[in-house]
Amino acid sequence: MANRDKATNQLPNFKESQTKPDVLTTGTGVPVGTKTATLTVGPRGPVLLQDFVFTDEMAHFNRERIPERVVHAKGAGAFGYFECTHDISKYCKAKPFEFVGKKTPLGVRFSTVGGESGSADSARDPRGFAVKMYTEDGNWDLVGNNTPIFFIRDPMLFPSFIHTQKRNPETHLKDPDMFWDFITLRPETTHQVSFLFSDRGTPDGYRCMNGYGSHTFKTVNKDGQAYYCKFHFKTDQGIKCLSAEQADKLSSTDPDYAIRDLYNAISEGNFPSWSLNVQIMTFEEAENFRYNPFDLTKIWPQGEFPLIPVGRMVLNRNPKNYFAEVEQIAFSPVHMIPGIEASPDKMLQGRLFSYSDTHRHRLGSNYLQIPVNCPFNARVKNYQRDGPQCVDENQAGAPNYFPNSFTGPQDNPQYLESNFSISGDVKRYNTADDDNYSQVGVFWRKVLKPAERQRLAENIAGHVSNASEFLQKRVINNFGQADPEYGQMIKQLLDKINAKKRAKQAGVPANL
Ligand code: HDE
Repeated sequence: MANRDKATNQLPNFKESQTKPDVLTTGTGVPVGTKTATLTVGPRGPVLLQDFVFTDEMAHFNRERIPERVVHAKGAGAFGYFECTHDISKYCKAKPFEFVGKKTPLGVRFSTVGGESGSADSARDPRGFAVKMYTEDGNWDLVGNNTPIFFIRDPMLFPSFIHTQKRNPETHLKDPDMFWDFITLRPETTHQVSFLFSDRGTPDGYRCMNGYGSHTFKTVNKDGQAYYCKFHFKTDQGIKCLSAEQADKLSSTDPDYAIRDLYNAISEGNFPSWSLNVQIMTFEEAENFRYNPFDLTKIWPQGEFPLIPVGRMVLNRNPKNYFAEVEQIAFSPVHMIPGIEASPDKMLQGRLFSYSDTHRHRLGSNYLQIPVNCPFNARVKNYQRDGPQCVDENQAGAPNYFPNSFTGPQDNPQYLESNFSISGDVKRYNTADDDNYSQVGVFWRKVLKPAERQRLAENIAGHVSNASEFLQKRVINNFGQADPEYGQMIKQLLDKINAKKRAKQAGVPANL
């Protein structure tokens, strides 16, 4: 139908692609006589246990749900390619950057973070920006966000932090006290919270936002020389954000706004794209840098570490089936390929464990056999066997032990990681008092325009006004340490909101 968008018109489009209906079958492929009546003794029942058409369907239905992602549960996915446009082989030997013009197939999943899988796309939240490149050296996942920084710098705090963004254990409601208590007790969150409550906290769909690998990674060239590196995907659509009012309205009128927008753009041939850039820091520069270059709450200034162009990512295919290709796509920062390695960033190190662990729980220990996760551009040859839901040929008759004398797969020193020396006392280091405010001050004074500062302060004041009074005071103090004007503006706005609330409680009309 001409007046409906592509997403709404999906079923009529499917119908057009079919010449006639397929024969309906059970899960075992047996043709079905009727799909509208159970097999019963007499017209009033009971139902016979031998009715496999019924029990097969019902038993499968009972198992339809898998656990949703504990964070990033709501999302949209798409497929396309990465094209290398600039030579960075002096920094990195990874396959996608092998030569200018090379194209590597990829899958992407965008997401919100805190809400459940039915929550609104326009919520104020960071956005996940996860990319899986299917390379000849296996799959490379860059599992980033639309922000170059994060709330915390030690992974020990992550589960607690996430609990404060989710529901209160008794009321099952979002809880402003939990939220602001944690934020103000851990001031390293100030930078990311400032980003979150700015306009960038409500991006206009998924196409008009940047993506960042966020962490410091290591790149290695073919001579084994290593560099520290950050990855930046810049949107070619231009950054667009929703106003707080637009975002609020959309959460009731079209909670699936961002999924719909991405699906429609791709099905109309309006393929979104992003330019990939890297920042490079030598080991020597890292050694002498004025702050910890592996601290995820801080950026690397682009004046000192300029963006180096690398290539372009294009999304040109919608998933054929959401569950198969998006709900089951399993990203993990530990999925790296030769030429890309981990840095010491503690947060990255924590994530290297967490993701594959969650996939084994959500999808099973053979999750890499699921087609969307299968490294189809490489060949998996190893000594892993069996396990639940093993659905490929399980490496047939090849030897299942190593070493062996029967031509089983061999390791090759060409693929060894780069050398890295490190020393230090084994200890639990407290990072709470590392510089938490300098870059927030720069963000406030130099990055934001006056109207943007005003909106940021308003968004924080509006949210924190629902928290306990002692937390409001801590918020004012905390943001004031980044810049006194920042704290002052939040205070003035909060005073106004609180005065209004008090007047309302006392029954004074709002216009007095
Ligand atoms: Fe995640 N995160 N995260 N995260 N994250 C997950 O993995 C985790 C962090 C990000 O579309 C989970 O498959 C830990 C930073 C994205 O499927 C889980 C820590 C960044 C996605 C998990 C972090 C991210 C996730 C939930 C701190 C940006 C969605 C389900 C140490 C740089 C990927 C899952 C998708 C998902 C753990 C912090 C991005 C639980 C432990 C920092 C985009 O494993």
